Formats: sequence, C-alpha cells, structure tokens
Amino acid sequence: MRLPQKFHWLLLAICWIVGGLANESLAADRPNILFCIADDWSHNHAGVYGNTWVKTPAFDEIARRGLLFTRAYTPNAKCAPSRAIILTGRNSWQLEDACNHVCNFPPKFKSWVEALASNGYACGFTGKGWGPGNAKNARGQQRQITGKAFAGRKQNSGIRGISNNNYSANFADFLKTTADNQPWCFWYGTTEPHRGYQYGVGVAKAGKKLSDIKHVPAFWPDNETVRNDMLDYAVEVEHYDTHLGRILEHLKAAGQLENTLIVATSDHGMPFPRCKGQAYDYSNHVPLAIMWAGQLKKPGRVINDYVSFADFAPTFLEVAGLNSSKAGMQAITGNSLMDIIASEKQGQVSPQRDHVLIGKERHDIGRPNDWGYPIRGIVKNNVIYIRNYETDRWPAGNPETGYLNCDGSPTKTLLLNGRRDGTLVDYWKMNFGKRPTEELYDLNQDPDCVKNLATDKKYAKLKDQLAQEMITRLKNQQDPRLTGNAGYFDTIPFVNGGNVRFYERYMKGEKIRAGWVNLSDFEEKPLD
Ligand SMILES: [Ca+2]
Repeated sequence: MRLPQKFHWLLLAICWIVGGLANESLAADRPNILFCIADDWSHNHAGVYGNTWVKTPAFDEIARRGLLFTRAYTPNAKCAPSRAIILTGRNSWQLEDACNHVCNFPPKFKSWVEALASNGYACGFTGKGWGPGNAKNARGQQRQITGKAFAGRKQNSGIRGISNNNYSANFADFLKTTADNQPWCFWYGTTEPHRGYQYGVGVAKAGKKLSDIKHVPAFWPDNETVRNDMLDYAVEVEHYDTHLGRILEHLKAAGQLENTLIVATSDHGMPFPRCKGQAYDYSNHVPLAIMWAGQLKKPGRVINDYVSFADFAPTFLEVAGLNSSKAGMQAITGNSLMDIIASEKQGQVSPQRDHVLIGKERHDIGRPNDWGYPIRGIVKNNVIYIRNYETDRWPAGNPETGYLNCDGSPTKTLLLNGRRDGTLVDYWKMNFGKRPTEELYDLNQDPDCVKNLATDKKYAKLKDQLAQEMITRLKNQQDPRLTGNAGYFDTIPFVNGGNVRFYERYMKGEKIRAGWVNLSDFEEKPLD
C-alpha cells in the first residue's frame, strides 16, 4: 500500500524530532575528551614518577586524581608513525604509508577525531597534530585529522626554541566556541620538548643545578655538556606542563572538569642519541596519566598493565558510544582502556595486558635508496626482545650523511667528536654503531638497555619464547615484513621532495638542507 505524500512528510518529521532528541540525550551523556601530547618526552621524567629534575605539577595532579601508568608504550618511536597509531588504533605495520615518517596518510584510515566530529562532537586542536607528512582525503583536500586548528593566540616565552603558540589560550578560545550541550574533544599538542633548545637555559634561567640529575643514562658519558642538555630538555617538558596546568584551570572555571576524560602523554621518548627514533626503553616507553574526575573509581591508582598507543582510539570511541565500523574506521587492533578506568584495582588490572609490540621502518632519510632501519620487538615481563632485520645498515642513518635519524644536539656533537678524537669510541658505538640481529635487555637489572643478553645461554629459552610470540602476533596482524613482503616499507614515497634521495644527491655534491642536524654531524668519509 502506498501512503499519501503528506504521510511521508509526517513520518520524516517524527524521525527528525525523535532522532534529534535521542542525539541530544546521547550528547549530554557523552564526556568531553582532552588529549594532551608532548613531543619527545621520555618515561619517568615527571615528578609523580619520582623524578627530581623535571617539575610537572599538572601532570602529577592528573595522576593523583586519576591513574598513573608505569608501562605505557608507543609501538613506533617517531612523531608521524606514533601519532598515526594513536589516531587509528592500529599498529604502524598495519597502516601502509603511515607506517613511515614524512608520508602520505592514506585516506582509508579515518581518525577517531574525524569519527567523533561526524558523530556530534566539536573537535579542535592546537600546536602539533599529526605529522610531518600529508593528510588529504580522497579528493585531495586537507583533512582535519586532529580537528579544527586553533592557533590565534601567541606569546613569547623568552626562551629560544620554545614555540610562540599560547596553547592554553587557544584551548580557551576553542572552549568558547562549543555549545552547552555539545560534547567536544581537543588535541593539545606541544612542539616541546622537541629540539632545538637554548643551551644552558636550565641552569641560567630555570634555577636548576647540574647535580639535580641523579642518573645519566649509561649510554652517554656523565659530564657537564650532557647534564646541561638534559636540563634544557627538562625546561621544555615543563613548558608543556605549565600549559597543561592552565588548561585544567580553564576546565575547572567552565565547570567541565568532572565530565572530561583527560589523557596526558608524549608521542615517544627524548630527542637524544639512542632514544627517539630507536626501539629501546628510552625510545618507546612514555609517561601516561589519565583522569576522569566524574567517573573514576578509586583515583590515585598506579597501573602496571602494559598499554599501547593503539589502545587510545578504542577507548575514545567507547566513551563516545561508537565502535570502529559505526565510526567508519578500519578495524582496530588496540583494546579500550575502559576496563582499567572502570576498575577499582591497581597494579596489574587485566592479565591479558602482559606485553606490547614495538617496531619501526623508515624514519628520516639519509641511507642509500631512502631505506629505513627495520626493527620489530616485544616488551614483556620487563624484558625487551629486539630483532634488527637489516644489520648492514646504519641504525641512526649513514655517518657521511649526518646520522639524520638522530636530531642534532650538544650530546650528539660530543659523541661524534669523541669518536673522531678517540676518547668516546665505545659510547659512539652504542649510539651510532651497527647492531647485531638480536638484542635482549632485562629492564629490572638494566633499564638503560646497555647489556645485550641475546647471546647469553642463560637467556636462550626466554629469547626464543619472546621471538616466537612476537612473530606469531605480527603474522596475525598481517605485518608485511613477516608475511612475505618485507621490502614493501622501503618502497613507500618520502613526501618531502627537497629531501628525497638525500643520500644519492648529497654524495654527488648537491648541497641539501637538513635543518634538524648540525653541519658538523656529517662525517667527511663513509665509515665502512
Ligand atoms: Ca616527536
């Protein structure tokens, strides 16, 4: 039976009204999401972890009123791939081009921010979102992959190397644009403590002392240069924390603290040799605190579960009442953290969260053919197992092209000069030298990962178990490197045209800019 035309209109009107009411009540129930991400901040470098030379009162407050995670890891310790994992809930080896640094972000991988934006959330960001690289949709238009940019407010920190983005004021601007009953998500992304730094500012301006540092990682010499470099990094971490504190104040003033899920972390570890861009504990292990004042039971819990950056996307979808297919996203590999948030337990909350997978392909260029340095690894029971797949390549990049996968720094310069004059050759080897196929570190005894146990017979069984578990899990995740297409990642285009085929062009004498390293980082001749 055909309904008369006017009944069609009536039915449609009823649907609009009921649908609108349903959306509104859903909106009122859905929390806001505040995602706070520093750029290159290592695990343990916050007061609440017991650190004495990095002051982080805002992060500490989030942990005290929420949850502090002791085993949070990014699977890939470089800006673009790490952020791609956060945005999609998939590991970097499951993200095609977005596995690599400076890439095209495939349009097929929708981000949770885009999913929330198309499901009633107001979504904004300030500072660093995803990148470096291109994130365009299938029609070639710029995506709002971390939301709409808020960048109008500027300030001068008085410290060279710190951005003039007044992050917290930009957040306040965003908050003013949101409607009363509309949930929102905001991505607060600093460019601190990414380099460069103003050398000596920690001592000269921030009142720090070289003796404040209780432990210099065993893979660097303990001297004034390194300690200054670490304190200058601390000043930039504190800049992130200062704006985090102001953002919390804005939330309190707006009466929105209770209904906001706050996640505070970093994309990966510190921008120092053998840290950022590698796959050791200082590379992938990051600070993480989560607070949801209105919902958390037993705040102040310390969580020892292994959690991965792939777990964020499903968490945010769950609190927004979505799943990956409803959200229009690709299948998600991570597991929502809501079981931990809703629990009253501390320590190990979920027995299944007993490991994380880590790995990388190409980060910065500078090797022949724009090749990467492929690694996969697993962290379990405080042991890291690492497999290096192309051991003829240089882990931090070729010496004659400036070791481009290690940002220029006073510590890097010190180590490079120490090889040249023969005083720090062993340190240089740890930070820049070629590596064996397998590495195994016991984090209980050796948190700095300097004593490789992979050839120690006592650990042979454990090493084989970890290797087998890693391989099985990666195959289940269809990692091309483990499923017969290992060379795939080296074929992905590097999208900064000025630096494509850097090695070949530089070796032919072309002067190419590589602003993130120092001119003195380039060795005069190849070292092998
Ligand atoms: Ca970074």
